[in-house]
Amino acid sequence: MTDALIRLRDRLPGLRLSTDPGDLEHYGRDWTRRWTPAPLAVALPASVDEVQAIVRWANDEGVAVVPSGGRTGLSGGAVAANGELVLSLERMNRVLDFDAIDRTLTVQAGAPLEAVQNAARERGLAYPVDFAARGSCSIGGNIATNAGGIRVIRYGNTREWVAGLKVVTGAGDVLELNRALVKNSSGYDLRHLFVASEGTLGIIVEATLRLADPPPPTSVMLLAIPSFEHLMQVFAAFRERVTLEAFEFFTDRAIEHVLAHGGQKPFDDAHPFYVVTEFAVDEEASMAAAMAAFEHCVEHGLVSDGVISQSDAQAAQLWRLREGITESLAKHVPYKNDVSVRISAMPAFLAETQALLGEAYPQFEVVWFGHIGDGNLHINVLKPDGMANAAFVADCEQVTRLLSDALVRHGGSISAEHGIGLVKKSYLLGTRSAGEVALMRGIKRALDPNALMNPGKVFDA
Ligand code: FAD
Ligand code: 2HG
Ligand code: ZN
Repeated sequence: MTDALIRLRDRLPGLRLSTDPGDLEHYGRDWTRRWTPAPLAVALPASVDEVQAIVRWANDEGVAVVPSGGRTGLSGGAVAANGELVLSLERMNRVLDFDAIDRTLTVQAGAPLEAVQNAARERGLAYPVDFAARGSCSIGGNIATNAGGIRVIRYGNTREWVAGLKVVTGAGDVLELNRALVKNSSGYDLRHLFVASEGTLGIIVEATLRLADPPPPTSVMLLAIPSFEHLMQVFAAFRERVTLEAFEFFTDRAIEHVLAHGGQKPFDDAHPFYVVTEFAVDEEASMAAAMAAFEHCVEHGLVSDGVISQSDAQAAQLWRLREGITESLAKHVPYKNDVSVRISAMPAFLAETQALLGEAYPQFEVVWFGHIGDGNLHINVLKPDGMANAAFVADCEQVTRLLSDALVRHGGSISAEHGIGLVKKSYLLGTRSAGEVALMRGIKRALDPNALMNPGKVFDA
């Protein structure tokens, strides 16, 4: 243990602190597998006071801190590869308060997303942000990345649901931001600075979340689509007629990878593209409208087959085809793109990107999927067996540069929902202007004067 760590022990004798090599390895990485974990130590505080004392110690000692949630991040934001202290919120995972009148739930930042969803449901309401990592990702991590997921089309990103935050800034001050007020025009809304801050401004220790009405009864449809160009027309046909809760697409390759881990083929024939869509069926008219959308698409050759869920179990089976993709690809160490454009720009962007990547990646398998109804594409390039990761990443980075140029032309973003972290840092200036990045640096200096909060992530200070 270093002298600095001994002094931390002296300040906080009750703090759970580990330098065990297994812990350093485990807590020093996220879902990206590109960096070798090398943190100084892992601290697992149990209270806001302990978090504050750790941050003050870090400032006194000049030790960098990596805030850490469930480490399901896909952009390297929670990676600690340079002797940082990992500050894990894992033990701060309790529901603290529910207010039925405000319809808010206050939780510690380490609470897993699924626990928050369950707590809301038990109180007759809903926390509507949702995605496949729900069991392991934390609310603090969701806020720090402004996580999206499969229901953004209906409910928006995490940002929409953050009513108030308690944070420990990089300078070690505890701030209550917005105090869950619905209306508050009293100056800058500092709460929103922490949304998508990726741990670079301080530590989110508690969040007060807005809750929604329970979701309406829904049905799930799986559609087979013959061609990429039809996707957005199918989307328009459904959006015009039903209240969409989700509209997600994936390719035949994606489905093959998911089915390799079990499950049944949804159709006898293979199709190049699929959409899984969920929509409200709270009145008789809505099911008729969904069927009308389907028939319209079939008549116009936009959809070649379809199946509608007849039970919750069947709905879950259809969803598994979409939600199982990331896990099913993990063993191929994919290089991931997570890009977005405005929905109106999607048809032109899709056409250009498909042509671009078809030409740029003849040697690699590319799997496309994503939240097409939000203008968000996930493009996973699979590493061939036996190829060195560094060489593979270098090849993919060249293509990402071209993709980034296409995003500039179409006014898009290099990170729709996963964050910039380490993975997308060198492309930030394609999405944000130099003026914006300069302001972000200034904001960081104000909240983290010694540049100790997750240094090297998002941009270099
Ligand atoms: P971590 O990975 O631990 O951290 C992420 C970032 O937040 C880091 O920069 C970290 O420093 C910072 N951070 C964490 N906690 C705090 C805190 N308390 N205070 C300050 N900073 C903090 N993401 C989506 O948006 N949509 C999806 O559909 C989606 N699907 C996924 C599916 C799978 C199978 C997997 C593995 C990941 C998926 N993700 C998705 C990515 C990931 O789950 C999200 O980015 C999630 O929000 C990360 O939460 P986490 O707690 O794991 O954060
Ligand atoms: C999803 O939408 C996640 O499933 C993960 O955002 C995307 O694995 C990916 O690239
Ligand atoms: Zn996603």
